[in-house]
Amino acid sequence: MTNIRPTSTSTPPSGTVAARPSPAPVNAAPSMPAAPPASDTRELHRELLRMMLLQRRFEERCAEAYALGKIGGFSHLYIGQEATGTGAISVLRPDDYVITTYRDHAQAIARGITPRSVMAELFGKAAGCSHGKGGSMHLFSREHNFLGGHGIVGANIPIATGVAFGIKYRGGDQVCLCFFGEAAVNNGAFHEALNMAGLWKLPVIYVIENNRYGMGTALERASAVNDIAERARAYDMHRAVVDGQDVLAVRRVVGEAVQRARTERLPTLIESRTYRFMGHSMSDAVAGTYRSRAELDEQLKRDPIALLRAYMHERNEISESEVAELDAAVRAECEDAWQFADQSPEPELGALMQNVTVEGDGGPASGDGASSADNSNGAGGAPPAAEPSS
Ligand SMILES: Cc1ncc(C[n+]2csc(CCOP(=O)(O)OP(=O)(O)O)c2C)c(N)n1
Ligand SMILES: [Mg+2]
Repeated sequence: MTNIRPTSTSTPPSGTVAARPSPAPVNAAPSMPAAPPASDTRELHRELLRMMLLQRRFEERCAEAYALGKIGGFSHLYIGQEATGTGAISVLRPDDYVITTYRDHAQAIARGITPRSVMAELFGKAAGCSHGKGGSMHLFSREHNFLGGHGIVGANIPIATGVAFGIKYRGGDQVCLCFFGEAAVNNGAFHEALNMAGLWKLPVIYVIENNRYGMGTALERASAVNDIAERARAYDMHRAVVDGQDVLAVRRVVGEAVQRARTERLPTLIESRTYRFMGHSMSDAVAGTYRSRAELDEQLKRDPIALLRAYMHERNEISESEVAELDAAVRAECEDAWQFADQSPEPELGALMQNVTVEGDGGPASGDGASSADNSNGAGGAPPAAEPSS
């Protein structure tokens, strides 16, 4: 039976390296709490499996809805990468922050935004988490401290640094978890933002989801340095590489980084080595153009859901019939989300210009009374009074 622990030589080591030379070995013991009782572990594994299955079935329905024209604009699926978002988000507190890219459906669900709310957003409906005005790439929820969904490659990285600065400035102990792809690391914003986080020692965890391709361009064709986590050295930052198909390894490595950010206010750069099983977006081929079918088939053997399921089987934590029950339940949840989204009303025409800009000096935006709360920055509360600008 397949074991979830990396066995092949192509899988990366999972571990953290300190910013400055230190005696800490690469595979240092995790600073997670002591092992919970077996029953708790089983419950945790079941929940991680359920969550990844929910995301997978949800996105399969997204592909179907997109083909039927129910979802407009772009749509980028996360299928194959579920272990990274699920494992990382599972170690956060509700008052921590998450910020991500356009490949955001599954992570929004992992953060607790309901499938109904995400599907309604994808269908452009008023009940969506961004009131139908964001769509696939711009899922937001203030309630869940989920700060998007960003379409510009690298744009969310400086925002995460700013959120972490805000946390530290206010004396909080939250952390900011920031996801982006490996193609973003050659963008200037990455370097500026990481320099500031390293310099000011900010509570931020940058998770690079290295799925090997930026659209159709392989990492090796675009980057002078392929060992991406090494870039943390330039900013005196802790770094780690993790097997992104192993949800438990991701949990452990991100858990260490979260602990460090929360207690020591130090940033970490994590490279999660993963693979997307679908095309870059709904409009390109799954394989046969920039990557071969043989490569994809090889990667499909390390499906994160199958790996966790096999691991749980080995430990007698779940039976085939229980997996089937879980699957049926999440399929029903996705069907419910589809029906809800389909039957929900479109946004009112009058809502078009609401929450677009903040009018005046921090006063309520035009439109509904909830606007000022919706528009205030994600780090919580109003910022300090600004100097008058010229
Ligand atoms: C600044 C900028 N340049 C180019 C694009 C077009 N673009 C959209 S996605 C993408 C690839 C990004 O790849 P990666 O960061 O590895 O994330 P992945 O799609 O693999 O999750 C590009 C170049 C963009 N959105 N923003
Ligand atoms: Mg990529």
